[in-house]
Amino acid sequence: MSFYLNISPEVQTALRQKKAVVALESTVISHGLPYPQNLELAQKMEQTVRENGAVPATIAILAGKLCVGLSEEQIQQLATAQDVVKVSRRDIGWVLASKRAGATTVASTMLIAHWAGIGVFATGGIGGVHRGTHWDISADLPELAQTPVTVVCAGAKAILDLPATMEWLETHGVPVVGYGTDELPAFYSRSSGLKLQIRAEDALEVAEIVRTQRKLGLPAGTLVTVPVPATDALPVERMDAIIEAAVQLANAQGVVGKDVTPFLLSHIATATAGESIRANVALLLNNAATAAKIAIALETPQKLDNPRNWGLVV
Ligand code: PSU
Ligand code: MN
Repeated sequence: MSFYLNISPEVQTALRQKKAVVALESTVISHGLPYPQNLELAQKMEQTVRENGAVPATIAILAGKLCVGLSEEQIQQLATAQDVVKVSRRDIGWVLASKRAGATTVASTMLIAHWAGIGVFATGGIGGVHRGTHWDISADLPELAQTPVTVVCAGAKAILDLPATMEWLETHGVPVVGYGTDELPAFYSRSSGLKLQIRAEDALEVAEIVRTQRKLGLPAGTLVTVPVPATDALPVERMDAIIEAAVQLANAQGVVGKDVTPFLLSHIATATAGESIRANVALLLNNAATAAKIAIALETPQKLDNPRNWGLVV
């Protein structure tokens, strides 16, 4: 696969020098947010990772290569071109072969990050089990079960069936860590009412969990869930009604497969007059900063010697 990998000089140097690197996805740029917020977001994500002391590596598939670390022009292309394919795990082969432009989801970004030797990845919300249609399960979930990358997110997207998503992750051995919270965050909202078993207070505690998972040789990634900043959170009851209406509309219009998520996100944006986009951007930047701290904690091991029974909410 090294034939297909195209790692930017900056990211290569950082990896060689064992500096902290944070992978970033590109589906949120091409299919998750409208232009020009998507372009601005992509640039701000990279800037936020840098401000927090790590090197950003935005990932996409371009001209037959798995690109890790993109140029300004490449990010611009992903933000504006109409023909960018949404690439999940199953699409990596054919998009490389056909030399199409591809924006990577959580699943494919995790896999390519792992191939490139990057262990930490910041995103908005992962895919999961869809509401009503329980057979629609995002490839993000099996990827978390088999690829040992730490994914920092604001919970699963609120458009999903969160209890079913949590059950799936439990069955397949994926630890879900609450970052300063006992509850699974619900993307646009800070809480979902779903209790988490694992809580970490800071980046050092997350790093200790991840390091232990790695030492054991466990195949799964670690899902770190960070609540959206309070100032940008949207009330859960209001969002629930809007999401339910969008899901009904998607079903009525026969939207299926990989089009479901972009369809719902754009309807929610319209229904909230853009407020959902503001929350989405705020949580993405917050996650980028948190991921940078975790990447740094992983590269500079420090012993945790506090007596607190950390990591366990019993
Ligand atoms: N979260 C967002 N916007 C997005 C996504 C997540 O706020 O666009 C993307 C991610 O790339 C995620 C994908 O991996 O949606 C999941 O799509 P699906 O359910 O089709 O697997
Ligand atoms: Mn799906």
